[in-house]
Amino acid sequence: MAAKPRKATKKSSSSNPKPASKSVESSTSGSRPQRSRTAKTSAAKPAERDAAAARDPNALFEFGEGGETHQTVGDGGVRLTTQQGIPVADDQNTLRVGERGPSLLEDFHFREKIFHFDHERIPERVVHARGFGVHGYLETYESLADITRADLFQRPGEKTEVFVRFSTVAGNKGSFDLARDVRGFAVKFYTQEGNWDLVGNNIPVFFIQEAIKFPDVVHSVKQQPDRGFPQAQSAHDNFWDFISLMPEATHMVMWTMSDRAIPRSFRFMEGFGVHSFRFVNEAGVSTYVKFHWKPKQGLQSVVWNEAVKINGADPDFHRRDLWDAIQAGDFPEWELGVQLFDDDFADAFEFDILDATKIIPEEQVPIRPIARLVLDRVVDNFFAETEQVAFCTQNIVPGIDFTNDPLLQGRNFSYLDTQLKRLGGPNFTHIPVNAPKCPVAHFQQDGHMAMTNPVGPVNYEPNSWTGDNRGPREDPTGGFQTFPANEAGERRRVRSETFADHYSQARQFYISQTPVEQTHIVNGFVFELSKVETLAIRARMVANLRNVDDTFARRVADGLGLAELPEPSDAARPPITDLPESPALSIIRNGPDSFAGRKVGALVTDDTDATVLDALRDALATEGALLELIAPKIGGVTLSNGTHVPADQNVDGGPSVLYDAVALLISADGAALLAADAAAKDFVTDAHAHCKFVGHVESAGPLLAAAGVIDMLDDGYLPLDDDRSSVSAFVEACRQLRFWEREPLVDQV
Ligand code: HDE
Repeated sequence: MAAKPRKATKKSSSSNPKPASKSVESSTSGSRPQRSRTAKTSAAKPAERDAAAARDPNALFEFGEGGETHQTVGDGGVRLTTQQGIPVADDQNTLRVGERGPSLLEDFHFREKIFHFDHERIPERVVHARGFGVHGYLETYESLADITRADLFQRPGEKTEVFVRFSTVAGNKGSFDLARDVRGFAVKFYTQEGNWDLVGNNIPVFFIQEAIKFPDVVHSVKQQPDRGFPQAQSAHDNFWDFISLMPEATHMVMWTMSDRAIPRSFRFMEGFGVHSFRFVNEAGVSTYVKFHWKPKQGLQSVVWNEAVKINGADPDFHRRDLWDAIQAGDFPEWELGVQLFDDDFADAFEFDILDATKIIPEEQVPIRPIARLVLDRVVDNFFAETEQVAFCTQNIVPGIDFTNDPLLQGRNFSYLDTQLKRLGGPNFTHIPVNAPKCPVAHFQQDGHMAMTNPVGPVNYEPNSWTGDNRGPREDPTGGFQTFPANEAGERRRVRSETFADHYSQARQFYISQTPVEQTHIVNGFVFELSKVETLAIRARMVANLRNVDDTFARRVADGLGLAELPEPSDAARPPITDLPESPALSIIRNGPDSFAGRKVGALVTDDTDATVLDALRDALATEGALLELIAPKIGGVTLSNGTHVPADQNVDGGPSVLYDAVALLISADGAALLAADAAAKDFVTDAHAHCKFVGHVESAGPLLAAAGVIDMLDDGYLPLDDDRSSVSAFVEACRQLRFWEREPLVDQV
């Protein structure tokens, strides 16, 4: 049945039933177009309107003839305009013929608005699409003039502005934060001698040795091309097919299967420049350098089962964490450290310092702290800054130089090329987040979106003009000088023999972990390879792992239920089996011994003991940690002393995976209620399974029973009562972050 034409019956509620077409006519006669509206507050002054709005949120709105909502500028407000600055009278309706007639092409406001919207997206990064950027500064500890002429390292106390973008690698822009993945740790330093981009990761090695393999490794990890999934995961056939055929990737996958790939937060992870670079001093002397970021907050990761659940509970877990910390004034800090070495060391080292699948253990070349990084400002606009920032590895400054690492050499082409595509033209350095904060003077001009064209009549050099007209000139002494490394050899497509060891450092990584971390690595491989459908790929990977450590490979094989243990694969070079442990490679061995910056989730109900809650709040504040209250309803609860406190989350919205430790402060009635609630029971069982410290008041017993843990209370469970020392004992225990002794009991398969 054909729909009946709609009559504009709503008009009858209007204070002025004049048809819209009349308004248009009247505007052509010079008077202002009058919209007929059910004006609620049109004549009110801002203060009166605010007061009215507080009483009735609709008070700031007016309804148009069709019942649509209009908000008008009023006194002193900001007037809505088009991109061309033309004031807009009506942003709710397109220009049309009559009330129900066709739209008019003449409506420039509509066309401009939709045109702009249609072009809002720029290509997302092929890798590292999901990222989060913030501002901060680097403060140099001491002058490094003896080893580098880089301007930012000349003066103690010198502060250099930075922009840092953290990211995951494999997922699309809208993917979740807790993917098992490498994290990007890209830093743009706005130095007085130009921008230096240190585009690093939270893992010190890379999958491949050669830049030409980058498209292959990225294709293999991304969604399969036929089906467009899986999203943000390496647990699929293509990835492990490729990796198992690329033994050079073994070291890196030991890291990505470890807890390094599921950090608790960007704030609790290390960063690495990965490649060997050069520092060059005023005299032109070069020293090799590897860059390291050490979080002052200490290292911390989550466990895999937790990561999976965090992704559902809060896909923005990492970005929210950083945003919240900075907004709360708890600015995260890292120490920038350098490993410095010379050609003699490079020649004597077991591996090639140009091979990005190798580290130099810090026990072998200690890390010298040279500066601190403080991240203290969130972006004003995500797109303008985080999306548009353009990191380029080839952005280096006088005093820093490249080495021949083939991966780095390839990156130096890729990043500039990628920015041209992403940002649509050669002028992306004009975008504020990319623009240097030092003088810039050159003769490059024009192109898409040029914002800062040269002034004056001259746009070339050499020229014979004088004074201001002559433009910038070369600076042979102060300008960037490439280190004059002596290069010779045949032109060949070849991989150096010195890159042929693929397993020794993978083994060193494994033996440097605590038993808990070793188990996590085994579990990581078992999880991922269990998602691989092709048996031959699983077996090929295990065959490679047998060259790392046989007991380890057998554990993986056992976890996969492999019917037959494959023979070790042929290693291009026999692995060195006596490299010493490097304790610096373990997360647990490098924990913070502090709970600062971490968060307790406390389950509260009506009649929660106010004394215990106060004590917990105080103890956490003293520790520099946070407390969130999770209640049956977001409106909050009334405590034992009659005080009403609002909740931060309701029980469904605040699962324990979002917290570093939990406290069960529920009353007897509350426990009876929550013992029958699935989400509340999960809160406890998950905290137990993830080896969290649990503080609990006696009345929480029924919930512990309902969650099935009452007979498994170990030393990770700490009783809380109104004696403040019980609360202090709980917070003190939390400094260990997790009660790992529980893990073997909850991880039986
Ligand atoms: Fe990248 N990488 N990469 N990469 N990479 C990009 O540049 C590339 C590599 C890293 O937050 C892209 O702007 C090649 C190693 C980070 O914006 C692209 C090779 C390391 C970021 C690119 C590598 C990194 C990128 C994609 C092999 C650690 C994000 C978008 C030779 C040291 C930066 C973009 C940000 C981004 C190419 C290997 C880190 C395509 C060809 C090794 C942190 O240009």
